[in-house]
Amino acid sequence: MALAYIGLGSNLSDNVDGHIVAPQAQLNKALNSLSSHRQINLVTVSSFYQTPPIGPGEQADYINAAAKLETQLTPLQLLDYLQSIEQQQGRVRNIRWGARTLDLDILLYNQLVQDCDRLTLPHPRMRERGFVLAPLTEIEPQLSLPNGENIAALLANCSMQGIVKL
Ligand code: A4P
Ligand code: MG
Repeated sequence: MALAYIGLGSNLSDNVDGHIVAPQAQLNKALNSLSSHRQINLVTVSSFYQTPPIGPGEQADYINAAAKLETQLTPLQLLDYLQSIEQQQGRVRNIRWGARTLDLDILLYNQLVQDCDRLTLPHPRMRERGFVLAPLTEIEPQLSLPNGENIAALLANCSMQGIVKL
């Protein structure tokens, strides 16, 4: 049984009375899909965080979260399943909104270090991203990367500007 940490993100913009609602529904739906897989045990889910977009162009705020899971799937099998969830939820929404509807990243899989075409572990950009480290630290403050870096210490070096725990 492997222990894996997943980062979830959505910035499908749906503004109702100043609150973005649809991205939260996207994350909840993805979490349901994760827990419905018989080889995945969803152990912990973080709070949801509203986070300013990092990246080019005009984008809506994201909703981000992190989840801890136990799985019998190999890293690539897990990636396949995450991508099938993204596709299920993304295809319909993309036509209507044209924005990123759901991004599921494997942050860590045990303490595995690998760099192949389809999968880099740990996730290459997680070290410097508050929107990844804040939810991850909430659920597992003692967690360290394979190189020994503690995630709470990495979070202390990140900008938390505009990041709101919901
Ligand atoms: N891939 C390699 N390693 C991994 C991994 N550990 N987990 C490959 C998941 N996928 C991995 O991903 C592109 C390819 O990365 C996949 O085909 C997979 O084989 P993608 O999800 O199709 O595309 P992407 O997410 O647009 O690309 P990328 O480079 O992963 O983007 P990032 O770095 O994930 O950034 N701002 C806020 N506030 N919140 C966010 O969640 N997310 C992004 C996306 C940018 N800005 C953001 C957020
Ligand atoms: Mg991604």
